[in-house]
Amino acid sequence: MYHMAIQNKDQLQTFVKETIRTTPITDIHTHLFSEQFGDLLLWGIDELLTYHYLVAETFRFRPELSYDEFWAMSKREQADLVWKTLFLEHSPYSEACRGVLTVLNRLGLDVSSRDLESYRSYFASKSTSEYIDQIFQLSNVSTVCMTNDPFVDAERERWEKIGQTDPRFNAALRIDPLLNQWETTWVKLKQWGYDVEEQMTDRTFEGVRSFLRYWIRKMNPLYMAVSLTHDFRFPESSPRGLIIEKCIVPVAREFDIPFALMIGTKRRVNPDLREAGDSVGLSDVRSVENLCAAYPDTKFLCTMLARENQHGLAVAARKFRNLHVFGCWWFLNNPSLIEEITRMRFELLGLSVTPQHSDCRVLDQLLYKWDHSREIIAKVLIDKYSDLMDTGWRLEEDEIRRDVADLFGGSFWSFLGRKDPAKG
Ligand code: FIX
Ligand code: ZN
Repeated sequence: MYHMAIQNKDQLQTFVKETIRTTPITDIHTHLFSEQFGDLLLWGIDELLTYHYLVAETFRFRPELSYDEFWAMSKREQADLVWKTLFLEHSPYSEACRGVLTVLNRLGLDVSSRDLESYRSYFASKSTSEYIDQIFQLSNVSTVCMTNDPFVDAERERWEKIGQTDPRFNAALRIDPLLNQWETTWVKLKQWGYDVEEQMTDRTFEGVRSFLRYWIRKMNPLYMAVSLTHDFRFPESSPRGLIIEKCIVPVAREFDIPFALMIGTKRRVNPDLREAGDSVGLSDVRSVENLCAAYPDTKFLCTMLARENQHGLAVAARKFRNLHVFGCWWFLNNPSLIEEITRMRFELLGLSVTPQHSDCRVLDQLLYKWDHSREIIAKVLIDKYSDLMDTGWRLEEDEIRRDVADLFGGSFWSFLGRKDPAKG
């Protein structure tokens, strides 16, 4: 076989950038839905502008605006206010604002016109299915993983009717209420016919396991997932700790799927902001290590929200091969922090990490979240390869292609022990 070696640093730069641009991505955590889920899939300019990141930023410039007044507005009115406040009255360089402009630009719209109505007419001319195709193609994302919560009525009802799903949208079984609000969730399970009681008895555990099995068979999820507040500890004799031990872990093993933990929120520090009112707190990496050590046959995916936890988490992944670290979550999804965290992870974990997920709530965001992250991942990778070249190491083009494919989903699929469906 003929090998194409990289000859110099200029060639390295060009080749890495091109490979990063053209390698399709598996986006392992989003809040997107396929078309079959109807209005659960959000897209278009008004959704982009009312993204909760931008809502939080808008209130900072509107001390006179009451929360109730804002929430009483129609989506279009809210979008008008966000546009006026964050784009016209101030320069929109926060990451979330810049993201909207990247999206418009990538769609070929004239960002310099600042003409919100013309953007609206562009989106009004699109059908959902053609727009989904367009965004997947333009963002070069091959598959996304949804967040599928059977405790959300609208979603549960749709699952009961769905037949064949769109292969671009993988499922993830999200079970926050099971772990975080057992005191009310058990009543729902009981109503749905599961033989559970509030007490943590063997009967309850079997009921919860049946519930998980039912949804795993229906959704065929890539993993089960939960987001946990910063004060999560394991082991713990709470319903949360016991359900993990007696239900999640055995069922994860039974179906050979990972349990994904997203740890570090402080929920509703400002409840008036609704979805935008959550914050961040310092979490306990030791608890993740405890889980990995107690259940070496169970796979854990983990991301943490606090910047201060990133180093400890990467070190934990060096100790436990059943732990796969992913993404720069939420308040970490900013260029300066992505760069710092990605650099550190590459240094500690090489290629056995998934550096980013998008967390998109609006389909169009795939364009900006991935454009922005691709640029930073390329920069860090060029530096790392460049250091290798300085030692005299020779890099082949195919090896760079292989590495980038791993970072953009390959390592994740290997960890799962599954084949990337996009690769046939
Ligand atoms: O829990 C989660 O999956 C979080 O990502 C979201 O709830 C959060 O609101 C978000 O959109 C962060 O990016
Ligand atoms: Zn999320």
